[in-house]
Amino acid sequence: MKLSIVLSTQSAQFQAATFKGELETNLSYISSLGYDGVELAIRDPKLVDMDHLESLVAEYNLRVPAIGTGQAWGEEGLSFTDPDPKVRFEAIERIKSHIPGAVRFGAVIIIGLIRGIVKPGVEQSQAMDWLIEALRECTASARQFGVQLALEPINRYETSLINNASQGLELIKSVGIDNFGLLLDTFHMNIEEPIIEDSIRACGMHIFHFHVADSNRWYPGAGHVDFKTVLQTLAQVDYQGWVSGEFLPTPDATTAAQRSIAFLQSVQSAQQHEV
Ligand code: LER
Ligand code: MN
Repeated sequence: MKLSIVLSTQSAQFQAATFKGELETNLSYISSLGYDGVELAIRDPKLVDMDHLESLVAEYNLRVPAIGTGQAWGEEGLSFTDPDPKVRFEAIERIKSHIPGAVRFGAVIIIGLIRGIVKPGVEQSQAMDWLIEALRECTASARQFGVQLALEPINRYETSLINNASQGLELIKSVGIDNFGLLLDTFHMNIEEPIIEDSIRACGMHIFHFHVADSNRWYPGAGHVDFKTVLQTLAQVDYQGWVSGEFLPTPDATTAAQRSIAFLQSVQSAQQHEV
């Protein structure tokens, strides 16, 4: 199990990015705790000195499994499903602008809230058409560079578009390109999936990335998600990707990050002893 944790390269309103800014201090801390990688939340690649970031990540012996893109929505309101064609165009361009960074790090590009919500006056079917069109364009561009895109089903309180795994699987069929898959997040799954483990099994090879937070969006072990069966099921579907912590910095980022890795490693080692 390769473990990473989210670090936003700049300050952001999104609360569950465990670490924000202070790149060198945070990368050093993440590495010292034993994480194998860091998931970077990047609002706009233009705001980041990628050469510097790459050298810091290498210095602390970390890998970058995924790049989160949701701040373009959270901070700037860009989305694939906005009624304004200019906003949709900018959202598509923003996602394409992450491709060089994804190539550099060998990272998956996450499609979270940049998909948007169904805005007032827009039909759900129209929003879905815009979403599919944008995803086809972005995945086709990324495919030429061997980059994957992972769409994250997000709970109903944050978006009205793709809340659960079965809607995600339907979307994969509609987009119809093999570098498009899913990011499953245990926080959202705990709200939306009847049985989390069944949904992991149903998604199987389409899982490109995996977020962990507990039921209260605190670090794993602080709520009631059964991480023993979650990790077992990921192993059963032969998931080879990363398990990435995305949770609230409660009681503070460093304590939460430390408790998460200790808990996940203890769950995994208990399983290995059972086998
Ligand atoms: C992002 O990975 C996420 O899980 C969403 O809740 C963003 O709001
Ligand atoms: Mn997530």
